[in-house]
Amino acid sequence: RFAALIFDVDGTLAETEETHRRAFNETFAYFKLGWDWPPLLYRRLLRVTGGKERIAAFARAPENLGRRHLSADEIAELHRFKTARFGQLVSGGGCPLRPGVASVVERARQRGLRLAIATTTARPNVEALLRAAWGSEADALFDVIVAGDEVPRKKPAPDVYLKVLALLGLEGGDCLAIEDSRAGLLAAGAAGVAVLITRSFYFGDDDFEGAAAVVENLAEAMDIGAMDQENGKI
Ligand code: XBP
Ligand code: MG
Repeated sequence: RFAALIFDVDGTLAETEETHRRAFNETFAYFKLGWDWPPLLYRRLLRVTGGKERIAAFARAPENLGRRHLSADEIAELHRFKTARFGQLVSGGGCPLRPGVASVVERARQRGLRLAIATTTARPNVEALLRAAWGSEADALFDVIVAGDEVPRKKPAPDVYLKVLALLGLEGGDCLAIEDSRAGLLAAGAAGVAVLITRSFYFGDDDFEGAAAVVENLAEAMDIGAMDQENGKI
């Protein structure tokens, strides 16, 4: 039996990427950059994990007609604004939990599993999302949270998972990761953690070779705590 579940946030707990995209676009408008990221472009930009990294990659992309040099400080300022805007949208109810998430969390708790979060996004975004979903219970729900800027390298590097494992005091083989993207699958896999994929809006047709299981959403995998780790039965 697994001792802990480690959740990704974006695309896994909630379909957040359309809200991220809106927050990015409102930021670009506010700072009069003349940029706009429509869904098809955003799908490609999501290959770059991390909001600051995504802005930097777009700023210097040859196919971007509005290409310009942005200093690290300017990118950080844009990203702070974007994070504040994302937080407002989430607090207003913009990103409800995906189907099955609340039940999986509740049942895992009942079975005594520990719960953690390993995410690429910024910590204020995670806090806003958890607060909007679970209210004041949120603080006690997850034993460990590690966010993007708290490790050297973002997913697909294993850093965020390795830090979660160290803080939990567990081995990769004791845990199950719940992810929605190939980058997340690779990150968890490189840390020795088995992965259950829940297909999301932007990453639904990623290559999930190597995942322990793939489901459309967590309503199909409610009692994860009862899973048989040794047989890999999910
Ligand atoms: C999520 C991301 C994030 C969000 C934006 O990846 O790549 O960059 O799109 O969040 P994952 P920030 O679900 O694999 O963690 O702007 O806060 O970086
Ligand atoms: Mg994700």
